[in-house]
Amino acid sequence: MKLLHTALVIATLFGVGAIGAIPVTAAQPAAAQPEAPLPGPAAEAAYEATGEMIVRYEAGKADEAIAECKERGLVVKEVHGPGNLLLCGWPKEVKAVTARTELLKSKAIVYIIPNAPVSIPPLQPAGKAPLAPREAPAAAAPPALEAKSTSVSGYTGAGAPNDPFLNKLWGMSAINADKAWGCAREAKVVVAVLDTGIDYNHEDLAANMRRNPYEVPGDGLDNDGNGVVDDVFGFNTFTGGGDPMDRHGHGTHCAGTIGGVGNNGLGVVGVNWKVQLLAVKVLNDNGSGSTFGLVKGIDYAWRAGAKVMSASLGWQPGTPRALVLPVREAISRAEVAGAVFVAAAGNNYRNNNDTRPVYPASFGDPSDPDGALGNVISVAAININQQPSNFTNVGKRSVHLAAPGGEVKFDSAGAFFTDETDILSSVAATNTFGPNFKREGGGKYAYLPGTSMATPHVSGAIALVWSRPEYSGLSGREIKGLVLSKARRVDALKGLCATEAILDLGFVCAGDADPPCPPIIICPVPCPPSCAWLPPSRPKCRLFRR
Ligand SMILES: [Ca+2]
Ligand SMILES: [Ca+2]
Ligand SMILES: [Ca+2]
Repeated sequence: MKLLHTALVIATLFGVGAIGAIPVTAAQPAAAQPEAPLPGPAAEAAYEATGEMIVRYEAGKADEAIAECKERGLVVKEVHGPGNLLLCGWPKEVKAVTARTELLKSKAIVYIIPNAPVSIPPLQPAGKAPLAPREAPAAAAPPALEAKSTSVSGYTGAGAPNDPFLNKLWGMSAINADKAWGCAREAKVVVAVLDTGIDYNHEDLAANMRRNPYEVPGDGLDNDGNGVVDDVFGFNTFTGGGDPMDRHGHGTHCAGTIGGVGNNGLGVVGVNWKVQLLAVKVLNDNGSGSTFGLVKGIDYAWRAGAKVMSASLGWQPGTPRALVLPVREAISRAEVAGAVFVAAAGNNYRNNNDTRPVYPASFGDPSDPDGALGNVISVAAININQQPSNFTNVGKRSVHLAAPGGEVKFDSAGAFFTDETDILSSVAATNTFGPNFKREGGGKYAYLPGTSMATPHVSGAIALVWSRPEYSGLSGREIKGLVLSKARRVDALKGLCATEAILDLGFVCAGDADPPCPPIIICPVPCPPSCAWLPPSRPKCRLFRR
């Protein structure tokens, strides 16, 4: 989700326009992008716009690379060991492109790129779309959208959660999360929200924040020796410190969809009633960040034990792959660590991500020059009528599935607004949402649209399924394959994404006909509670005692 007015602010503040000037045409397939990063005069503008460059050095040659950077007049601001990266700036008198050309002659240096800005995917609704306009409403027309159902229908009986806004969470119903809650409500894995941070004091999130057990809060010390002082709830890549407070609102909203506390009599309920949310602030309070910051955030997350990463962010379509290569490398390290990376397909109104990639989501494209990263899931959005949202990007090959994201709407005066057909979730105490955003619960909850909102539905689902005993042994690649294979095919998505399907958790409690039996557990007698979980509805699965 991205507010239209902030899109302009970000374009101005962070030089998105200058990055966009790098010559990439829609006709040029992603695979044909030159891998030698950004030669030519266009690069100059990109370096000047960002004021920073990322230098990737050969493993073990950090000192040599640092020395050479200094020799060329660069200022080494940060060293990021896990990625073999340096972040460099330069004084006015230094020509960045010239320094880069000289440095690339060094055997210690692999590549050099500008530190490109990344952001919440801006909403680009109908009327501005370059590709395949379908069902485009007139830009200023009031919404013709009528909700088929705004109630959660599948889980209203005994044991339904008591959260007051349950009946407004049409997205939970659309993915059959309410059916899954019949047997699965809790994710035991850590889910990292790579975003603007999380309001960890929010009434419906505080209990589901992951608490770093090895860090003593507020003592000014890095007790667990991970390089970050007092990182109890997560990491702030801008300060390098342990306070990931969200003052934008986007990250807190995504967090509530993954894991708003269930059955606490307050607000909403996430896909998981209970989960461990790790706040990784890679976007600032304007919703913008950079390649280097995102890399640091990803590496922090997997090192902190995150098994799912939710990334409702991205670069604009057609951004050269070479510009974001360090992010691919970081997601690859996360894959080795066993983590799944869920990313928004973007909101550029039917941009075809197969031909104009949106990174990092498009790193899951099988046509990537280095092959798809097996742990990346690219998420499109559907509206309340289970049709593709009027902003969502698509891609028959590179976008995997769709999840609830609402619809962009304008009132008769042409002003953007949100309503109950969008996604309701938690709001940070300090946020950037204007009066046109419909709210609930005295402002603590709000409705937002975007593939940003679709993404956390999938992240939450991966975490929930993975925590089931029968699936807990699966690898990241396998859990991704399982969830994609169980998605629900709909005609409306034909040709628009790889599965042509909507996320669906209906299989989770479907009984023993489908899912494999869990590993047989040999229990001592008397049987401890941990051995007694096997439901009577799974008679074919056996529990041994000894
Ligand atoms: Ca620490
Ligand atoms: Ca501490
Ligand atoms: Ca709640």
